[in-house]
Amino acid sequence: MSEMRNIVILTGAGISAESGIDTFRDAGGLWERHRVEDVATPEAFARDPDLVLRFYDQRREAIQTKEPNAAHEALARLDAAWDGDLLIVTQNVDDLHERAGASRVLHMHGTHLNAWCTACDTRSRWTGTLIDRPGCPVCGTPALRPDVVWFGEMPYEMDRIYAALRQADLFVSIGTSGAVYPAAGFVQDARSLRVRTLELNLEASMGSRWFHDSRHGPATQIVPQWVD
Ligand code: BJW
Repeated sequence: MSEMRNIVILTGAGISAESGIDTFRDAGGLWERHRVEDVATPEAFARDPDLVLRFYDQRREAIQTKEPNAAHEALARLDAAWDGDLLIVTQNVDDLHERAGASRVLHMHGTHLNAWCTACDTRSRWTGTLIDRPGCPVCGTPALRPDVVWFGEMPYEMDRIYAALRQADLFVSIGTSGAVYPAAGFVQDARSLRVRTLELNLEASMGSRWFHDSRHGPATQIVPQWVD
């Protein structure tokens, strides 16, 4: 990596799989047990808010019992040691990158640990449940929803992500299936910017053919190998 100065790292559910957090599209993943259109769209939330809030309350509670793994820890070491620009763009709503010690982290699909008040448009740290319709800590209105990005909603901080990609020498994608846009398109965006690209994933993903290099295996093995 000696000629590399600026790195953008995209992470997905696969990096947290070995911490015991379910992925979405693997066998046994969340989308086998729940229909996406029932739980991860604004229309689903409007139609059946209890179902959606219960789904997220359960996942929020589960995530808080999980710990970062060797892959999160390796990225945190890289973040601490790297002099150049580095941005960990995670699609994950868990906070395992931060709990491993990484600080340059951007949550493009939001975070479980925030509630978003649709009445006053503020975000508050929220570790409890939402199903009982608690009042917003800022305005008191019982209009809180999970601060996550559903299908059809705009992912967060896209301008910052594209700015980082334009400055990058290396784009690394870790533990993501490449099924969901715009994140799935970052590798092609990077290629068109002449950025070197590397995939680290359990197996070949939908986007594998776009990467210059790929390494396959469990994140807890291949991420520390790449970092150290
Ligand atoms: C391991 C491992 C181990 C396992 N080690 N690896 C048609 C074409 C193109 C685009 C669209 C289209 N129709 C609609 C769209 C847009 C849509 C989209 O992409 N749809 C696709 C299904 C086609 N996208 C959107 O709607 C996005 N917004 C948008 O585009 O806005 C534009 C807009 C413009 C104008 C107005 C308004 C909007 C928003 C997408 C939001 C995604 N939200 C979710 C839920 C977040 C909250 C929550 O957590 O519940 O985000 S869906 C879900 O998928 C979640 C994830 O972040 C995301 C990606 O999943 P990920 O991380 O890749 O997980 P998996 O399970 O798919 O893959 C895991 C991988 O890990 C696998 O490859 C395994 O092999 C690997 N793995 N174990 C290493 N141990």
